[in-house]
Amino acid sequence: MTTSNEALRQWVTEVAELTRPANIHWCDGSQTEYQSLIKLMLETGDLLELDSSYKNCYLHRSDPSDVARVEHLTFVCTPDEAEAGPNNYWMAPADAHAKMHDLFAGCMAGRTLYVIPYCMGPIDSPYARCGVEITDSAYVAANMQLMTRMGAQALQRIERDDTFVRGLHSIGDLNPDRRFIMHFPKELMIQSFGSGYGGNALLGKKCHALRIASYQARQEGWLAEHMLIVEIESPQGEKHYLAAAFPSACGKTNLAMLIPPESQAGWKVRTLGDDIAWLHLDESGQLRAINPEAGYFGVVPGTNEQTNRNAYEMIQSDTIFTNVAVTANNEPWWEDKNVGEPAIDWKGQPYASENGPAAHPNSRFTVSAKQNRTYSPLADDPAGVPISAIIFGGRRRTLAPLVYQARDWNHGVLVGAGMASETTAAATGQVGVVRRDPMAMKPFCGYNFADYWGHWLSFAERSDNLPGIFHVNWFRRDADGRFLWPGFGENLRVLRWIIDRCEHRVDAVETPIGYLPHPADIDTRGLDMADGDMDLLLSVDTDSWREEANAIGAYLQGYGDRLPAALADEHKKLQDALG
Ligand code: GTP
Ligand code: SPV
Ligand code: MN
Repeated sequence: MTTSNEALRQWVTEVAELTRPANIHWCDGSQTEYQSLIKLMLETGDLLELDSSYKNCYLHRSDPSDVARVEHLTFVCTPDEAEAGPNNYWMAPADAHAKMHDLFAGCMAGRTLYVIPYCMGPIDSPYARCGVEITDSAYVAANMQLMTRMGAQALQRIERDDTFVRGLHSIGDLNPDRRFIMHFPKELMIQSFGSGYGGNALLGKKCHALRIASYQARQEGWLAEHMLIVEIESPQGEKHYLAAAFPSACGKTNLAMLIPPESQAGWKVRTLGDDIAWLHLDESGQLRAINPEAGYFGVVPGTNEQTNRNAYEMIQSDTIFTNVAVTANNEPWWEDKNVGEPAIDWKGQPYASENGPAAHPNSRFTVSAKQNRTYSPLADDPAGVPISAIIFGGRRRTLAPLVYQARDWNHGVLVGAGMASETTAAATGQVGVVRRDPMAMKPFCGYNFADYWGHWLSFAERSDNLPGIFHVNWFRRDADGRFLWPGFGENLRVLRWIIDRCEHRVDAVETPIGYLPHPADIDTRGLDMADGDMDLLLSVDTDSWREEANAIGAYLQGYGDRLPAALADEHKKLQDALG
């Protein structure tokens, strides 16, 4: 197979001349192809078969030094350093190209070069964008098949549109000193070397659909965001679509697949997306969202029948597990699975508790979205879904209340820009330290955050019908470290308040940080909560918030003159309100 697209044909030839593969395989996205990739990886040992109770499920053990995103090795290469901003690591394009050229030279000797055409978004959607990933990893090819609309149809669209993002990837020798993930937004190009892991290697996801797409989105007037998209239907049949941005491993997959608890009879929840949303204003000024992905690369630990039954059931078949443990009878095992015992840990060693968790805390499942029984057919709608509310959130053991609403769009942009969250195992580095993560995009914004906030603010000039903006925190704890809020399915109770606010059905308490619920307006019937927990969850401690506002101010000042005046104004208003 090859292509009628001259630019693509030439690029593949050039890459093959540089990397010297033994074979070239053009992926068509068929089941036969998927099966042969699996068979090959079983032979090479890249995949291990799991017990037959997990039909067509496989385990991949990555190199132990290659288990998460590597933010310090991820670069945005714009000609002007200021364009990448203090939020990104930057390298001059010429230097980055030279470095990568040396790394890629001859790196595919003896290997197969896979050409993977993919489409991010419904294949017929005007909002969708295509890319081609070239990789020497069969694991990447199989994952891209599950996660994106990959193969012949995508190639047809590329041939029709004559434009695509070029992603070049090699696992190299997995030496962390020779690992770089480079983005060239002006050239619509990604080059990734030395990692086989998730966000570093599946280039359609974070590299294309967030970093490159956010850069394009600013030029073209839309938004590429680290957001889930979920449909909530009331017992009366009223439907709302919510988009929520939480940092990595902070609850997007769980909220997107929420199962209404028994107390919320008649409510229905359907998943549109669990990680990325592309948002456009339509002719009427309505913000609409598509999910560019077609599958999930989700956090495994913590997934069980109680927390996320939908995910738990969907990963019983046709799933690739990465870095989980296995039981004595070769079933996959992870912390808080609540079934079985680990026998072999994620590194392939006999399990011993003194060696740490059996499954890596950032172990992941890859599965097609079609396996989610609550997947909404609207995820394939070319026009996307109308968004009623945007929800920001973080993992904060103190300070941030359960929920609050921004006064208006510009205030909401400040709420997003001021986000902070405890770090998780999704990226290498220390876990559990609070860091600023504006809009959950710190690792993913392909340009200067100051310009990004300016772009967000510009939406208020283009529509008078924008969604409400909210902030939630499911992770607040008491003095003993216990979560104050039950979370998971019970989060629907908070979403109901958010929807009521969007529909102007309920009033709220005005505080210096925004609108909070009257405690009676959050339905807590049947919850096992101690007296006073709700008051604590809905409290705004002025002294602590004054400190937080100062920290946000200091952070925003780091963006210097580029910081939009309207955002500085919003921050000033917050400080004045706190006194
Ligand atoms: P990425 O895929 O990394 O972008 O993450 P994500 O935001 O989709 O995170 P995910 O939903 O997979 O959640 C990660 C962790 O948060 C898991 O350990 C969950 O069990 C936990 N979690 C999710 N929702 C809640 C909640 O409502 N309450 C509490 N306490 N924990 C939660
Ligand atoms: C994240 O880290 O936010 C993820 C997982 O969704 S990865 O694709 O590896 O970046
Ligand atoms: Mn993510």
